[in-house]
Formats: sequence, C-alpha cells, structure tokens
Amino acid sequence: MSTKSYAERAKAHKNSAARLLLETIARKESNLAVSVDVASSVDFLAIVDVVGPFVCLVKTHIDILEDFTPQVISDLQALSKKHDFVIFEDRKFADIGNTVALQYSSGVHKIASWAHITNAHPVPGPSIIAGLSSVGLPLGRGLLLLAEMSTKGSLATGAYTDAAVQMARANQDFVIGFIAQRRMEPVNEDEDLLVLTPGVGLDVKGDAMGQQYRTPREVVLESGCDVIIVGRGIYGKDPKLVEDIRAQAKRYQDAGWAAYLERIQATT
Ligand code: UP6
Repeated sequence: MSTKSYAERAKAHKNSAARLLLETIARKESNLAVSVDVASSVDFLAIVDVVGPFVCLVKTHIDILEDFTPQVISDLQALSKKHDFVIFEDRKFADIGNTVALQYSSGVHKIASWAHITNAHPVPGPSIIAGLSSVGLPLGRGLLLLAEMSTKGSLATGAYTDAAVQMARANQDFVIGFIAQRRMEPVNEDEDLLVLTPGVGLDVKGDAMGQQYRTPREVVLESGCDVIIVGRGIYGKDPKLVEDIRAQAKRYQDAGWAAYLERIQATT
C-alpha cells in the first residue's frame, strides 16, 4: 500500500508522462479517469467537455469513432488544455516490436503524436517495449503494461502477471505502470509503478459480456490502486444526458478521492 501522496510521488518520478499524471491528480484532487467509448465524434467531444473538469485523465479508444478525422484530435487536445487532463489511448498493442512501432507512430491515428500514455499487452515479451519506446521515449510518452484484466476468466494472472511486473521493472524509463486490479508491491522505496484500474462501477457488478465492476473504495482503499477508470457508469444511460453525466462524474470523483484520503490517513 502506498504511504505517499500523489504530490510527493509527482516530485520524485523520473518519467515526464507519469509526473504530468500525478501532478494533475494532485492539482485537481481527482483520481478519476473517464473512458469515452462512443462511436460518434460529436458525442465523444461533448462527453469529454462535460466530464473534463472532474477528471485527471481521459481514456480513448480512438478506433471506435466511425467518423474520425484529424480534427477530432485537435479538438481533444484543446479540451485537454481547457480542462487540464492527460490523454491515454487504450490501444492495447500486442504485436512484434517493428509492427507496434508503426502502429503507434503511423496509420490514420498517429497515436504517439497526441496520446501522453498508451498501453500494451506483455504477451510478445520485452521486444514490444523496445518497439514502442523507440517511438514514444523521445516524445516523453509513457507506457502501461496490462498485467491483469477486469474480465471474468482473464488469463492474465499468476506467473503471467509476475512476468509483466518484471518487464516493467526492467524498463522504467518508458514503462510507468500497469493496467491491473491491485497495487504491485515495489522492490524498494524508489520504485513507483502506477496502477490504473478499469472495471469500476458504483451501481452494477458487471455486464452481459464478462466485465466485472468493483467500487472506487474497493479499488483505491482496499487494493491500493492509483486511478479509477470509469466508462458506462458515467455516460451509460444516454450519452446525450449532459446533466446526468456531469452528476455521475462528480459522484465518481468524490468517491475516488474519499477512498484515497482514507488510504493515506490509514497509512500515516
Ligand atoms: N478495459 C477494461 N478492462 C481491462 C482493460 N481495459 O474494462 O482489463 C477498458 C475497456 C473499456 C473500459 O476497453 O474501454 O476499460 C471500461 O469501460 P466500462 O467502465 O464501460 O466497462
């Protein structure tokens, strides 16, 4: 369990993307990330604008947008400045180093040019980090490894998760942490690998396709995670119900922050 505040950790972190995230969390008193998984660019930008004040980070699946143009990225970047949030493209890279370097830098989406943070499955081994860092490290980007997943029957457990942690430890210039369900205990005081956790919901326990939800309190206080990632819990009723989305974002921000304060108090 981390005994340090986000602000203290920001000062000590060596990766600029991790520092930016930790500073933003501390400044906005929000460990909430919203995952904006909708297919229309208009809906996407409208939701980002509404949740922006309440979040430290916006998580995208940019390939979901059916009317994508590069203008969406310019608009997203403008909203990131307006509301002070970090951008994480949840690309879940999973190929050989040469291919992921091309997927990260090129194609229609040019992810490395705008996403402060992206992520990868450790399944190909350390070469996936070499490929992605060849593009992202010179740009000051950060990478998360999927050490665990929120889904029922996930294969990312046990020795696989342990190997992901070892891969992260060996590449801490570029790997800033994990997508996981719990904190991975550090080997020493200097190690600070962040844990961003999806599968968070206050009202339901799962969906019809294997997703499993835990509460912000379970995730942040009991499991020691750093950021709660919430998608449909915030905009699921109807992406056009702006007042409801705002209220839900505030509700999750408050729940995530209360759990963090309780954790810090419990450990000091
Ligand atoms: N996500 C998970 N579980 C994982 C990894 N990633 O749910 O282990 C991502 C999904 C989705 C978001 O791709 O974008 O987090 C969760 O959305 P939800 O809150 O609407 O279920």
